[in-house]
Amino acid sequence: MNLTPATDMRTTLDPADVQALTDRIEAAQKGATAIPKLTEDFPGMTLGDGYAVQLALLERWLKEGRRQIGWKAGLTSQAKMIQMGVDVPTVGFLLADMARPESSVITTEDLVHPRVECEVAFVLKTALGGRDCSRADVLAATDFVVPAIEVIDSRFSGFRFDLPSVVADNSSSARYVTGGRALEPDALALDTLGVVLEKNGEPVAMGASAAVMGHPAEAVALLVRVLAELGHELPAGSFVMSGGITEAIAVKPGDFVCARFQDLGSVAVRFG
Ligand code: OOG
Ligand code: MG
Repeated sequence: MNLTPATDMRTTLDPADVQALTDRIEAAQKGATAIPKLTEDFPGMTLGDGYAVQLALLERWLKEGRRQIGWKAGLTSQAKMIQMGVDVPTVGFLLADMARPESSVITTEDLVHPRVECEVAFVLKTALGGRDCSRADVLAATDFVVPAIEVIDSRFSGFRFDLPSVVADNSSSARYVTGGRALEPDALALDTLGVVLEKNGEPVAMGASAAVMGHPAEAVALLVRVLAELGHELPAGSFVMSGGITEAIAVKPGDFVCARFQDLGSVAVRFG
């Protein structure tokens, strides 16, 4: 497992290829269609190239008037890395229109093959940035934490990808739901929070928040360091998801999912 910030942000694609790959990802996301991994056509793609596509997609959508609410870290637990066969954490952007209300029905028609994850989300009261951001910096900047379900949806066939491809696909971001209750970070033991993910009333995955890099704030610090490499930082008010604690669970229409977090309450959602 490689939990150090990915520093190889070298880019090899020319701007026209970045735009062509951004078109491809945008079409797959908007049309909910599965596409081959980008590395099939561009085998030399690097992590930096993946981020170049992701940031081009973000820029395009912000120009269209979509609003960014924050970022997410992904592949921050061993369960997720083993499930996906990728051993480097990634980041992705979160837009306000990807949020869905707790207890609502999330339609699957506009998704390829959704999966759910349980995550601890952070909301910042002060800005965070820099290549040396630490767990302590994250905790000092955190207003409150809330429990969240992330609905991920890889746009790659069979939900199989490699690092540059998944990064270009915005780290499989699709939807997210918050619920339960918000607590200040020092009001709970953030590293030993138990979580049980239930599908249709049955426990299907369980774990403890320490599975995320020993402490979820460590994953947020890593995200800040990766963003620093990309020339970004987190403004005050940012919403940040720290990564799935357990492996992700596939969902289909009719499924009811509830993530029960120790101390933070539960988040439930239905799929239609
Ligand atoms: C990549 C996104 C991972 C997480 O919480 O680990 C992620 C994927 O597994 O498709 O969001
Ligand atoms: Mg996630």
